This record gives sequence, C-alpha cells and structure tokens, in this order.
Amino acid sequence: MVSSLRGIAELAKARGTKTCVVVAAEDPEVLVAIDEAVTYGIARSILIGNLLKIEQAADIAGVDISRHTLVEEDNPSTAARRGVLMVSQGEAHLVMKGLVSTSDVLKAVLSKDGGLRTGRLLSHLSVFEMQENNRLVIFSDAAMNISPTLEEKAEITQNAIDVAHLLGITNPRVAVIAAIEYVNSDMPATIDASCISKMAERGQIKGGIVDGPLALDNAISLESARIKGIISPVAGRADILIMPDIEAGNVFYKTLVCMASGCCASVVVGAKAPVVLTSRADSRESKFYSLALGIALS
Ligand code: COD
Repeated sequence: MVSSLRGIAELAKARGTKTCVVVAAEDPEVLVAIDEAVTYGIARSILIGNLLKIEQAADIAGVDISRHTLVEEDNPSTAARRGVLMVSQGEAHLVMKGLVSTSDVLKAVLSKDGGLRTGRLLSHLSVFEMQENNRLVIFSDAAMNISPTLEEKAEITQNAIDVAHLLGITNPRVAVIAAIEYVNSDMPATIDASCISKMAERGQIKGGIVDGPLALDNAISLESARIKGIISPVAGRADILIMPDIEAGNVFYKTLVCMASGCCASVVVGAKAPVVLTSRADSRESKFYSLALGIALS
C-alpha cells in the first residue's frame, strides 16, 4: 500500500516511463516539475506553447530545454486542444496544464471531437499525506464538478475508490462530508451523504466502506468521533473524503496548501488518460507529485 507522496513517485517509477504533453508550457514552475520527472526517469516530455516564452521560462527555472521535445503553438487554448488531441491519438500518455485556464483544458478534454471522454464522469481528486498517521487521504472534488447531483456524487465516490485501489488501499473507508453528522433536511448535503452511504450498502458503489454524513473532524480524527459518540466503521479513519461541492472542496484544498503548508498530488480521472491540473498556489513539490500521480495512473 502506498502511504506517502514519495511512494506515489516510486509507484510511477515502477509503472515505467510515460510521455507527458504539457500545454502552454511557458511556466517556470511547471517546467521544473516536468524536468524533475524526466530526471527521475518517469517521464518523457512534449512541451507545447510559445517557444520564445518557453525558452525564457526555462532560463528562469534553470531547466535545460534540450531534454524536451518542443511544439510551437502560441494560443494557450489551441495548445490545450492540440495536447489533448495528441493524447487521444496515442502520441502521449497524459496531459499537464501549464499557463492556460483550467476551464480551457477541461473543455478540450470534454470535447466530442478529439477529447478524452469515456462515458464516465470525470472528476478531480487530490491526495495528501497525514504525516502523523503515516498514510494518504484522498479528497474530491476540488476543481471540476461545480455542484454535483446525487448521481454525480456517486460517480465521484466510485472514481476516488478506484484510485485508492490503484494505490493499494484495497477496501478504502469513504466519508461523505457535510457540516454535521446527522441528516438535517435543511442541509441538502446531509441528505445526499446518507443516500450515497445507502447506495454503497446496496452495491451501487463498489469497493469501499462508505458512511455519511460525517463532519470533517469526525471523519479524520478518532478522538473527535469518540467525543461525539459516533459508531461507524469510517469515522476517524477515512481514507477518502467526498466533498459536498466545489466550494467546500476547493476551500479545503487551498486551506491545506496555503495555511497548513500541505503538499498534495492532484489529477482529473475518469477520462481516457489522466489530466494533471495544478494551480499557481501549488508548491513545486505538489506539481511534481501531481505529475507522478498522473503517471502512476496512466
Ligand atoms: N464528466 C463528464 N462529462 C462532463 C462533465 C464531467 N465532469 N462535465 C460536463 N460534461 C459534459 C456534459 O455532459 C456535456 O456533454 C459537455 O461536457 C458540456 O457540458 P457543460 O456545458 O456542462 O460543460 P462546460 O463546458 O460549460 O463546463 C465544463 C467545465 C468542466 C469546464 C465546468 O464544469 C467548469 O468550469 N468547472 C470548474 C472548473 C474550474 O474553474 N476549476 C477551477 C477551480 S481551481
């Protein structure tokens, strides 16, 4: 079982070198991450973007650009579409976002023409280390599905469970998060959470132990769960946190990164290939581990 972000990089290494296409690659921090992945032996790279700006960014980053294949495309959203098309045509195994908006990349991925649709729901997930417990926790969705319906939450949950399996977490404990741990009809997230929990009991979601609603504290802290008297196979020991909507997911993500110096690996799953979406706020380490996660899953 993988229990650290370093372990994700080792898993990627064990899976062999993969070709990653970086779209709008004129970003020094992204170049550092892809260059490190090349050095670590997990990636070959294709950089699409404005070549002059890529060279300038490489100078700033201290990256030797001769180790990377370059493709000229000045317009960032066209670069996103070209990069996604290369993955859909089998020329690369995964795509990583550079200096282009998240929604431009996601729109290219969702395009019926040259995109990476599979018929499944695509969802964003992040993996972070709980250092005191020496284990990984996955949370979803911080960046793609804005206000998921009950059915979409079920698919987000299934996607996260499938990734947990690939990380060797065989029967992950899933907490469906709300503000409180009781069903309250004034809080729709609590109703969805209890339905997701029942759907898993009935086999509509497979491969994990799902419980909710749980509040964040009693999902991850055994002490909080004990104080509240919650009897649950998940409370206090969740491997996966399913967030009620993008606001909760994104605020949780940014809180970890900006206020708790957390390091996360993040990727969009459910498409034909992983899509690595990092945000400007992410550290270099987070960008590298996101790439490693994408490679491990591709
Ligand atoms: N999985 C599979 N198919 C999808 C998904 C999904 N998650 N989302 C939309 N689709 C399909 C729809 O069924 C439809 O066929 C087509 O894609 C277009 O659907 P729309 O019109 O709802 O989608 P768009 O193009 O308007 O928006 C999709 C985005 C993913 C771009 C949108 O949901 C979005 O902007 N999400 C938030 C992205 C963001 O800003 N994140 C930043 C946070 S840091």
